Amino acid sequence: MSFREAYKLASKQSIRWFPGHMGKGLKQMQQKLRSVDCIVEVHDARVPFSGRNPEFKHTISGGAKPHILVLNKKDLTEIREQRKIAKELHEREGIEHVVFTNCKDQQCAGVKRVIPLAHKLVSSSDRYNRTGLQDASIMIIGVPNVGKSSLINVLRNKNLRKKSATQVGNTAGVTRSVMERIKISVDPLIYMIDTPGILEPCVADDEMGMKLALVGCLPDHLVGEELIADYMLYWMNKHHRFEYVKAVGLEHPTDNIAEVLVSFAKSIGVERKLKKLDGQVVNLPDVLVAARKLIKNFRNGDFGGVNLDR
Ligand SMILES: Nc1nc2c(ncn2[C@@H]2O[C@H](COP(=O)(O)OP(=O)(O)O)[C@@H](O)[C@H]2O)c(=O)[nH]1
Ligand SMILES: [Mg+2]
Repeated sequence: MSFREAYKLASKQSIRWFPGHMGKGLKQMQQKLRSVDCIVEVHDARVPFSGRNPEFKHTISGGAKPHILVLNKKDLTEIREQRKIAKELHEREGIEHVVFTNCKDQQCAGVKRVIPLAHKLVSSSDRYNRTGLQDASIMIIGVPNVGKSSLINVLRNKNLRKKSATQVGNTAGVTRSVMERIKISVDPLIYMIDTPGILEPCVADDEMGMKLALVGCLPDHLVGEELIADYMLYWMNKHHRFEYVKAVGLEHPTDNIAEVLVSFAKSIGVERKLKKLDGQVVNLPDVLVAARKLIKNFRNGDFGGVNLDR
């Protein structure tokens, strides 16, 4: 059985992707970034090399400001590739500090590393050498849906558990309303900017756009669920990952998305009514609902961990 070797969009499917240059969001954010001591950039570990803003990479690669790249959702990846990915990010893009996290796991070793690492980097940065470190503030940034809010929550919860209730009650509310920042560590004193900075994903080509769509960094409706499902099928087949076959009620792999969606719609029993010209109503498999469910299953890790940039 042979499968597609490359993914090409038909011209009629052409999608208006986010451009690869600096968006308005980043310009506004750069203002804010000046006042923080450490940038924690969160990205989806399933696309370690796709979607990050090249202008932003340039801004931080000067090394002026401590930067940590958190590759989140590691539970949805092929764990054994972590070391290789970190090495490649260092060599290709000069990123020194990569941490893999699973924000759904309170005990995640990566999550536990973030604050101590941020503190270490800030302590040894220029600012500390000049003025002496009183406190440090961290800003969490990244493209949509990569887990920025989840990271903030898991870091905050960890810290709240450690501190006494009065300490939290005394300061948290005030700090937040006045400074829009949250105390997440007392010793060392570290704040986090409350609202995470949202970047537009950068799409260099159609395939990168499809990868970002598949992991959910782009709005589904922008690309279309059936097309996203088709990209998933292409990727799974190309890498001989056939976990989807049984799940959609097929006997054998296929590269035909219509076949997959019809089979899946039948096996989960989703139909839509179609009124024919003669007035007769027929039930058809609802392939759109099936596509949505298929993507959801993939994103949930039901077909195994992936690195779409492999
Ligand atoms: N499997 C998994 N899901 C995660 C993880 N972190 C976040 N999510 C999920 O990813 C989705 C987006 O998370 P959210 O924190 O809202 O992302 P944000 O848009 O960057 O703030 C939510 O459904 C989260 O439950 C993770 O480490 N593993
Ligand atoms: Mg959020």
